Amino acid sequence: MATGENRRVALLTGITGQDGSYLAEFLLKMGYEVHGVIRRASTFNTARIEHLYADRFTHKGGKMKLHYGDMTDSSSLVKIISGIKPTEIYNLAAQSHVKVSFDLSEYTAEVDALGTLRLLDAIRTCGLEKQVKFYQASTSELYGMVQEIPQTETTPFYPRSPYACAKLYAYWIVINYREAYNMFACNGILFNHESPRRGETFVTRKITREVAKIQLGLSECFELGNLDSKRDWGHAIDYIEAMWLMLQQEAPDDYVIASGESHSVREFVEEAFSCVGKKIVWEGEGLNEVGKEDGTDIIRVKINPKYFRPTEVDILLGDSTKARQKLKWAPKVTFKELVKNMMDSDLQLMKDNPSA
Ligand code: NDP
Ligand code: GDR
Repeated sequence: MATGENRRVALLTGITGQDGSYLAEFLLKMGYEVHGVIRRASTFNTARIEHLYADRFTHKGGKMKLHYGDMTDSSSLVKIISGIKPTEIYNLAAQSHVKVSFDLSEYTAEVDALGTLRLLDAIRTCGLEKQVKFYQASTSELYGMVQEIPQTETTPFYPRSPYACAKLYAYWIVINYREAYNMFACNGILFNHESPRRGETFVTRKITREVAKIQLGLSECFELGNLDSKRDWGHAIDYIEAMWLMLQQEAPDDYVIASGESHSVREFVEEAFSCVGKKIVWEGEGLNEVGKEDGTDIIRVKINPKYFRPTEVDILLGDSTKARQKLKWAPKVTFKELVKNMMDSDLQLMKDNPSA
């Protein structure tokens, strides 16, 4: 374990997720000792971080260590924190799927809302509230039914899902612990960010996987829900750097992290097809939307209401002026580059393993 004044020891919850894997990679490169909380699963859940083990076969050595724990289990969090004594904690663990949160509303609150409280209390139980810097993965979903466009740190919240309501609790408990106990705790209000490591059931990754399958002749159609919602999409690699920057400041604060551009799901589909030289012409609305390539290939993008949400977030567009000025942060990857990066990766994935 690292010792002395200049210890740089990070604990990541959610290390096996999209953001956790990129952040772990980033922090290891910066010389941190990195610890991650993983939960027990009946199948392997470490695919995104396998390459970070010093020896990927024995899972030994190196500066990354994993610990079994769960956001629903306070005692595991206390044990991990007291053993490691981290200098920075990044709370990325969550039931992060908005649509699923309508089915798993209580569990989502347990993990995303109370889990955050448990983690903050575990820090206090270990007597580390004056030493640890804490990052909370807050979200643009807090804006929900948007009250102003673009959204900033002062835009009022109006959550539209059990996920967003749980994250609203987490947002406020972080601020409360900052004020009550003088903790260095920050909310990063991150807008949607994607990558080749994005979970397969989020819309961007679903689209790039399906377009890749169509391009390789492995499939002829796919289903989506609401094509008209708009999101401010950036690349996860840019966004994890902003998390780290927040914890390197003199004082804790909350920041919007966004690209400043908004695109519809429909535009994302069009851009993905254009990466493989296909042009979509949308015909009609309703159950069967049809896309044509040069009037010859017919590609069906079916609308399946099962993907609609009981309450939707129609448009998100972030203004990250504060982060740009105070953190000197700016996104580097454009919307087009993001889609291309994901398309290239999924084309390769499907070529290597058509049943992926
Ligand atoms: P992912 O869904 O890819 O990863 C979620 C992580 O949380 C996984 O490591 C998962 O473990 C872990 N997890 C879930 N439940 C528990 C639990 N009960 N105990 C411990 N760990 C748990 O999310 P992202 O990487 O995309 O997002 C990271 C965080 O940022 C999340 O909190 C998300 O809500 C938030 N966020 C994400 C945005 C985005 O656009 N990606 C935007 C704004 C906020 P396992 O691998 O075992 O499932
Ligand atoms: P979101 O991401 O809900 O914004 O939450 P998601 O990719 O799931 O949905 C974006 C938009 O696409 C529409 N949509 C579909 N969504 C999915 N998943 N599957 C479909 O088939 C489909 N068809 C259309 C949705 O209705 C929605 O409008 C993500 C998560 O990472 C959260 O954890 C995070 O907090 C926010 O981004 C910011």
